[in-house]
Amino acid sequence: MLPAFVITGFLGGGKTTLLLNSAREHFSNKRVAIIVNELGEVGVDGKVLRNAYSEVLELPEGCICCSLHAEFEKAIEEIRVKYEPEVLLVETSGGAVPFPVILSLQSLGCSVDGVLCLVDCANFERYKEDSTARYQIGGSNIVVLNKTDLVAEERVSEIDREVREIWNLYRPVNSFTGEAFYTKLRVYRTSYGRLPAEVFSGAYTIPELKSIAIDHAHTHKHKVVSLLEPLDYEELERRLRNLPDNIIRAKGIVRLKHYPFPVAINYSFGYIDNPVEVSGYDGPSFLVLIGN
Ligand SMILES: Nc1nc2c(ncn2[C@@H]2O[C@H](COP(=O)(O)OP(=O)(O)OP(=O)(O)O)[C@@H](O)[C@H]2O)c(=O)[nH]1
Ligand SMILES: [Mg+2]
Repeated sequence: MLPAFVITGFLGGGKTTLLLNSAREHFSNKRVAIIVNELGEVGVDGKVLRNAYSEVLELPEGCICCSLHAEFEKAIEEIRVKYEPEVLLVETSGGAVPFPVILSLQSLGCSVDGVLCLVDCANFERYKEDSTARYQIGGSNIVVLNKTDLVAEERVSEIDREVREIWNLYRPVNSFTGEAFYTKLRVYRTSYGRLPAEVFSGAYTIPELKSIAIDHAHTHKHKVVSLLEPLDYEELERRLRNLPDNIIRAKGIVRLKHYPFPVAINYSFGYIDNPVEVSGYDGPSFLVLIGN
């Protein structure tokens, strides 16, 4: 069976960063294929990840768990035939729950060796009541408390406690037997998704899922904005800072004045990260705005 890891977690929590900083390092001697599913018909993460991995398949628009189910299955088949990967990594959309993906992977003969949920310690307070975010935590067997560099240690411990409570309430159970799907939760604390190799060693294999009934509501909407002229970084920053409060995430690839390469722009909950070079991208400049 093809081992697979699912990376879930709320918008902007650090899923793609984890794939770049951690997963890659621990699978350096293996053929790794990645599937990214994003809200929005224009994928950003796929293009960013392609700088590090060659086998990246983007599943844009819709979401794996509903409209794209058939395409997801097709993509996995395709990737298996084309790349014969030894490990499959799936980054799910920050606006969706992970169960349908886990089920699809299992039904396609992959062993799901870990479902990692990234928790954004810097913004947890602002999204912790969101039901999708809670099901993402409940749907994982490994929680990664990420962005610990941005908060005090006591705050991380508080979040640790809250996350364990949410996990207990939201983890799926077998609807016939009432038995919990996951019996154990591992919690890691890190920044920029740097994790020890043990997380990816398949040490925490999940038993086969038999039956879960779950509401897969998607609460977030997105809008793609094209940027026709190269902007000054300061101007872009000003526009991002002036976004209405209901926009919680913005990302995209844009051309900036005085920058030789297009850059990936990352904005979440009012925080703008340094632009990261995306060499080789020759498409138009765009930003995807995600919010309620
Ligand atoms: N300070 C800090 N920033 C981080 C950390 N991890 C990720 N980031 C930044 O947070 C932003 C979002 O990270 P991504 O990895 O794109 O998050 P994501 O979960 O893939 O986002 P979506 O796919 O849009 O849901 C980027 O600017 C990252 O550089 C961290 O541990 N500390
Ligand atoms: Mg991402």
